[in-house]
Amino acid sequence: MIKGLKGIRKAGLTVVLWHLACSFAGAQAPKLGIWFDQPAGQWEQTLPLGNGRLGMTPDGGVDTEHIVLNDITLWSGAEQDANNYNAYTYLPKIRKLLFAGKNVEAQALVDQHFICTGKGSASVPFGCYQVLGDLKIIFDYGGGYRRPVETSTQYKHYSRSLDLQKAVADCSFELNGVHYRREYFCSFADDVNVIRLTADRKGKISCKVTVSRQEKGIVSNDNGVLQMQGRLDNGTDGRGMRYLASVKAIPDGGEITASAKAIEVKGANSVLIFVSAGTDYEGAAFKHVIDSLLNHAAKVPYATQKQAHMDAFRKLFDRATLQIGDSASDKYLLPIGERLAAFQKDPDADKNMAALFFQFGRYLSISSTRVGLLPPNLQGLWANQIQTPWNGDYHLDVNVEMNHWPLDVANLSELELPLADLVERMVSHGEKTAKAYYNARGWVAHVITNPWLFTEPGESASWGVTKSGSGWLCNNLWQYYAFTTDRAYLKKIYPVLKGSAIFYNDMLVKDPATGWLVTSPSSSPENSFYLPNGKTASICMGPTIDNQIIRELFGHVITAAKILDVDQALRDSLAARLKEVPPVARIAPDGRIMEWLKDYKETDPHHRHVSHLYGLYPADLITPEKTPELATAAAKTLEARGDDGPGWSIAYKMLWWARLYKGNHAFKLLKDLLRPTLDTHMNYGAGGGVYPNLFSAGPPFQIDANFGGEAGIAEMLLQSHDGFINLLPALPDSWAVSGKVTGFKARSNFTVDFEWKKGKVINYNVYSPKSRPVRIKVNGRIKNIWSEQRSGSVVTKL
Ligand code: FUC
Repeated sequence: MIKGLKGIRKAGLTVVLWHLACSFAGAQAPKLGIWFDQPAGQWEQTLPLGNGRLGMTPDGGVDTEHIVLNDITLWSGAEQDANNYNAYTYLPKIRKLLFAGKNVEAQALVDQHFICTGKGSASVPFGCYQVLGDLKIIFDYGGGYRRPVETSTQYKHYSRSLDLQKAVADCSFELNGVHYRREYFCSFADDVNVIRLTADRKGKISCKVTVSRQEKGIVSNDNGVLQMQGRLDNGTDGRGMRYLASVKAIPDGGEITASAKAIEVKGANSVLIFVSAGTDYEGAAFKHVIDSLLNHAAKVPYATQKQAHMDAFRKLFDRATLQIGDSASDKYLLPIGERLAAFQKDPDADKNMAALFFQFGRYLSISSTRVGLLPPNLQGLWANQIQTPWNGDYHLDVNVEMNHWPLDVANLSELELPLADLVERMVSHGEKTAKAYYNARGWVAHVITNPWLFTEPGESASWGVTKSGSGWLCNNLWQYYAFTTDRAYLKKIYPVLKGSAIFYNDMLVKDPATGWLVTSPSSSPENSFYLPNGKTASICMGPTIDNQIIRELFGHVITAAKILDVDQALRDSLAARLKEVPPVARIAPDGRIMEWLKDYKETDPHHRHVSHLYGLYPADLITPEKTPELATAAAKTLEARGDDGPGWSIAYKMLWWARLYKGNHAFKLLKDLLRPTLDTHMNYGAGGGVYPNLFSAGPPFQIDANFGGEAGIAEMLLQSHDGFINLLPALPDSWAVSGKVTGFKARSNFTVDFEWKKGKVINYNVYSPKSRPVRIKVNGRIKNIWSEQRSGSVVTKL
């Protein structure tokens, strides 16, 4: 019995000690990270690594290490023009039908004439984000290349882990008396993937390395370097995106040979494996770049390389910290599967689970996007299939926006820029779409986009005509400015915001029944309703989300134009129009916020989208302080919809409850979001959760809930959208005991550190590049203070 532990019989502690003794004999459980005591049984148990461009998910297999490879730019499809240039001629007819309450007939016309041409999202040229390939390391432990089942029963002391503070994964075990260890990272410094195999006895590493792809991948050997290359389908002549993945192995000791299909190493002391990869999306000279990255990386000593990688990663990661509860009670020694299960049973016993999920989200952001490249898609940067669910695209009716919600508060603002860049590039496409469908100026995007800048409606009226896409994206673009106050950035994005506002301004029509200016035709994202005659429809006029987005966007354009001192006439006309659009929200007789212009009943009372609460989050049109009645109606809306849904929907509800200052309800949703699952079927209803590797499950894996959950945790601790910084606005009872935050950002470029005990803030510090007045709510009282001047609190551009 260990001294001092006599009498302690808690099951959790016993498990902890057992694992400590057995599995971490040779390695360290990361204090901030996850670890497993088994190889991954399915992809959702692998460890995600990425450097914003390249991704790897090693499964830690003993006989065969299978590493799925990714490149954030690898897409099939191509730019296309799927606009129906006649669509606008049907607009008067569609609108007339909607004025007459003939939504079903209007919807039929939309389905015929108001969708994109071609196959839409169902095929190329829209395209799909695809897996890059599979790297396999097949081991020979002395008896030749054996089948997994034979050695899998013989290894001992197995562990594999991901350290979020280092962005390094490892795997170690003992077999036949030899301790084997592997380390993996996607280098932020050298821009290649690195895998290192070691053993504690000389000459014990023998393996074959292969790289393959289910389709469109030809492997050859170029001077000992395995090269896999191919060209994806573009939907026209088949000559779509080109890619190359080069694999090089450098053994210490032993022998190395390479055939056209594999690199073979025999009797080495250690082996370094590099994967250098890219696509021609990144430039015509991509093959040359891949070669030089590989050649450079192969010359850098391993220790130097790993250190440079960690240093580069930590520049971003270390900016913010979060500790909830006493660090001594952290459950990091539990394998993640057990930790997740224990959290469901007793969430109060693992308060810092929230900090892990928060930091995991930050880790995923840093790993899945990079300034100058693409934003994280539906799966971030990690996909293990050719046909990724929903094409792994950018859904504009919540998903890609949610991917960016935590970035500013979590002190990673610059990672918003890839999205801003994509949106800027969408504008010229969206201008064509605005003309084709609405004969309007400005630009519009509907419900889906891709790196090919698709802006047309989707292929079905039921979901494809939502036109909040472009306006919702403008909210993300605005948030970066709201947090950083970077005027040069505002100047750059102003034409995007203005073009979006001009589109809505041009296409609004007067609803004869109410006299309000509304969008038509439109829909409340993916939802449908009953008409008075009992029939159902999705197509409508002026859904609440459109009205809120237009209110918010016009307001932002007016503010931006004032700051930049431009466009007085536009400011005046938008201000005048604002008087004619429907109010922020209207309350139905049942006390809920109306989702549509008319008080329709939704066909699914628990529908996953609650788009009419856009004004509560991400917008700040509804707040308990400014609009208490609407806040009460928002709470009623959420209660009626229920808590469950796909992961992203649960995360969104968490954010809304946090905005309503209901910390315990938000915490309950966090618990739901962390329900462990292995299910990968495509789900539209209840049942979201997390996989053992903490990837969020819709299911299937969808990264939006990782980011939405992260944003929700932050929103429970700090808010700054209502004219003041609010510390602990929605602190759940479970976290009241104590906690500490450093480096969170608040709007207007303030950085905030604070600590609490027994539900009360005990100290705080607000700093900014220059000392400025700031309003802050601390322990229920709003104060006016001056921020502390501190350099280094400005967003560092990469
Ligand atoms: C929206 C959601 C679905 C799914 C898809 C990728 O359409 O309604 O649940 O998340 O995006």
